[in-house]
Amino acid sequence: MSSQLAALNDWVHAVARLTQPEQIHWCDGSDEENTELTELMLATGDFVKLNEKTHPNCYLHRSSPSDVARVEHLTFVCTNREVDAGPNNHWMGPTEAHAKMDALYAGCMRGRTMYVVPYCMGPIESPLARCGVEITDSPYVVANMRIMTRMGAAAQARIEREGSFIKGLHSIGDLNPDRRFIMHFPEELTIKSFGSGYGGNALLGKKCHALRIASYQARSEGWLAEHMLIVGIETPKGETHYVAAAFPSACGKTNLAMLIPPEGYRQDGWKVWTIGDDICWMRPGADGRLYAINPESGFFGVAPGTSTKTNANAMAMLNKDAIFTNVAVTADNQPWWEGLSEGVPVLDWQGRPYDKAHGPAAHPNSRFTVSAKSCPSYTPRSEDPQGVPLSAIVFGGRRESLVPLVFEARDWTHGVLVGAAMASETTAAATGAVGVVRRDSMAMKPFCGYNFGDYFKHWLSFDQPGAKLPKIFHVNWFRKGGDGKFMWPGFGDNLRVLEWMLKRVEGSAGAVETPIGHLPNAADLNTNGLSLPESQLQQLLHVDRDGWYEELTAIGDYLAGYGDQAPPNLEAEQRRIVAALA
Ligand code: OXD
Ligand code: MN
Repeated sequence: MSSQLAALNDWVHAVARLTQPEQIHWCDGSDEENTELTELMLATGDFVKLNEKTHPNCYLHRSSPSDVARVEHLTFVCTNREVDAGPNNHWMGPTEAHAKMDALYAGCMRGRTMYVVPYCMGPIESPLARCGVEITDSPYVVANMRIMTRMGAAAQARIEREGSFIKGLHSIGDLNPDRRFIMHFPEELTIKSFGSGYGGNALLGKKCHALRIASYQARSEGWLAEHMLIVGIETPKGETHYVAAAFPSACGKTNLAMLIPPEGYRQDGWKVWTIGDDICWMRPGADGRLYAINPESGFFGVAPGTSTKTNANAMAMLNKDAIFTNVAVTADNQPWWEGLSEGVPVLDWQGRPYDKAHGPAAHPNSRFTVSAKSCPSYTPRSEDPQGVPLSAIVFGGRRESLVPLVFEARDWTHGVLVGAAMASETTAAATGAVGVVRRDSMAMKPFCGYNFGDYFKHWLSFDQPGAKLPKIFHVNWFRKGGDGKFMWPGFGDNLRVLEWMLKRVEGSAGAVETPIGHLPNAADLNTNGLSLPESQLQQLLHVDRDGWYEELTAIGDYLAGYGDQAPPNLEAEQRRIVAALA
């Protein structure tokens, strides 16, 4: 096979000349193709079949033990000018980066099949969707891309119609961490990834395309590519409000996107619909509202901690047609991870007999890959080519102290500052220390394809006459008390906080005005059926002025770090709040 599009054919052949594969396979996304690939991976050991009775059509992949997470220190944005990548990115000049990568690619696919994977990020017919082609030598990547994107013939047809696509070249190389790089060339709409088979490094449609390259494109085309879930909240009146929320990796985006309302809410008729759990592309519609699509078509979720208690919707979609990466298995070959209430692991994520002394049975960043359509809270609005209108945008992080359960920004500019100021404790989703608080503006620190200063300006630019922008909120589900325990029950009960937000959007809920934003009075939150002592709720809604003065001062220093790129309006907003707190 080949393509009618010369630009695509020429690129594929140039890559083949460089990488020297034994054969080239153009992926059409068909079931037959998937069956063939699955059989191949079962034969090579890339896939282990899981219990067919309990988990039909489910497979386990064990990655190389040194290749289990995103590698931010090896991820580069290669713009011509260093200032365009900004201090938020590692930068390398494009000439040097291409030379480095092409040397690694030379002959790297000898004896392997080179897969050409055309894909579309977003519903195939959506004007908001964008296409790309990933060339890879990993059948595991192909199998995941098939779930995570609209992959195959329909995407190729759109690419041929439009004549343009993002070029992504991936090889697992020899999986040597010393020969591992994830390079982005936003000015050339090109990605080059080598030496890793792990999700965010290797499924190029996800972080590399849908966030780093797309954020760069979005800036010049007037839209936003964000690290956000999208969820629909249906009220007892039958109205559905859509909310997008940015939290750093492994901070509960999947759980919030699939939230199950508390018992009382269910009885009253509240429903929750999942549009996406990781990425949101949004742009202003003709009516001035922001419309959002989920560019992905599946979930690549963190397994540990997922259980019928924390995310029953996720559990319900994981017992068929799923790929598991780096989880443990039970004696009867069912997938297992920490947090499940049933089952006993016998083999750990590396396939060794489970021994506590080796650490957790499942890798803390072990994952499941599953189609969005398998989720019980799936809604066909996910396929709406125009996207869904947003009522609210939520920012949040993992913060043990200081940051209250929820507050509302006073206006868009303040909201952009709240997003820019986001900070969170690091998690196992990236290699490096876990639990260190770091600034992670809009949860995009690892994913913005250009200078954060320019990015903040771009966010501010949406505040135009006639715009009907969503209200912006900040939440913190992770506040801990003196006993080290979480103070807020979280999970389904987060709907209580979302309800307050939606009432604020409608103008029907109360709040107190404070220098950091509007907070609910204890009485403004519905706590029926919740065993939360009043004093604990007061603490969750308390603004510690001295602590916030320090926090805002640190945010001022952080913005100053972007030098001439830091937007003066945002710095003025920071000064306004510092003055109010002083
Ligand atoms: C992810 C991540 O995989 O953010 O979504 O690491
Ligand atoms: Mn993510």
